[in-house]
Amino acid sequence: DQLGVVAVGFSGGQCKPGVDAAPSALIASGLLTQLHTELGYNLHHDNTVHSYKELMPESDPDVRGMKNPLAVSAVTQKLSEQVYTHAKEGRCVLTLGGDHSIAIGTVSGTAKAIRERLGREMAVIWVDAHADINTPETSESGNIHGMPVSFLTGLAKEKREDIFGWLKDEHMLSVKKLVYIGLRDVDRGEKKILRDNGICAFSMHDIDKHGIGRVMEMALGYIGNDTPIHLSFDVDALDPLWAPSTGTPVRGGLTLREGDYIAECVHETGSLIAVDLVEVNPTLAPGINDIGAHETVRAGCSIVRCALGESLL
Ligand code: DIR
Ligand code: MN
Ligand code: MN
Ligand code: MN
Repeated sequence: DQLGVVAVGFSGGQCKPGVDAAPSALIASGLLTQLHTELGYNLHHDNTVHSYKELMPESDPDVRGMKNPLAVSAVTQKLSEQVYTHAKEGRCVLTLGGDHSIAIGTVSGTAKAIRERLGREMAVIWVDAHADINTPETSESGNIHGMPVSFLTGLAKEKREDIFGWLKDEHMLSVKKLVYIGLRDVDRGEKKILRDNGICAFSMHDIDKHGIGRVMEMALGYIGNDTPIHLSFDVDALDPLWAPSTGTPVRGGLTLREGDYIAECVHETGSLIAVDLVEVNPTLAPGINDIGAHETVRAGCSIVRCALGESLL
């Protein structure tokens, strides 16, 4: 099978440096080699960790409270084209982030390619402790990694072409084709957005109540058979016991196996068109001998391999 790979060393969607070092750490741990030699993928990768330095504006003042709006917009616009180019060729696309703002690029890129190739609307499974659906107005932090879903669904809009105005209808995701798994730290404004729009969401409470097996049946049942699926996996969905090195850890999360199981179930559908792995930050909570960073990288690699079929017997 053909796999497009994009490595995105970008951290401008939030305030903590270090998440830009994740792609190199994931690749150095052998992830891409394994995907090729063990899972048999034919990789399409430019062997570059993109930092998009050439796109960085000289000055980037807040707009509607958003931090680094020009930088995040420019990077995600470029990334959208890179992901689109892979997906248009019928490749599954693996994007290694970077903070979760980069999903503005990945999801818009696959959404457009799937519309053009198949005349279909794809679905997104967003695995995260957070809903990342703040609008600039509801956000308390101004960090755009807490807003990607609102721009992708059109709940947030900005006319300026250089601040996400480049997102057109063909890039958009329907709120009806979005499913969350793992939520446990959702802002008040976000809860109202989820309620008002009837968005399908499975919190940690739902996982405790029904078990991950039943939750995945319900999540995939909601999406329906044969719908192309983009999996956007924030490593902070995992409990900090398994993934401590991330910018906004929240206790009470998924076990490593629950995370892997989600990825395996998505793989089993045969409808996976893209995977994002984001918010690994090897410089945070590294621990003695970097054990925390290593474990987080290891957990991230495991999620990706499961999504791409490692567990098949
Ligand atoms: C918070 C945190 N809801 C915000 N979001 C995070 O800044 O909007 N997303 N950490 O991953
Ligand atoms: Mn996130
Ligand atoms: Mn998160
Ligand atoms: Mn986060």
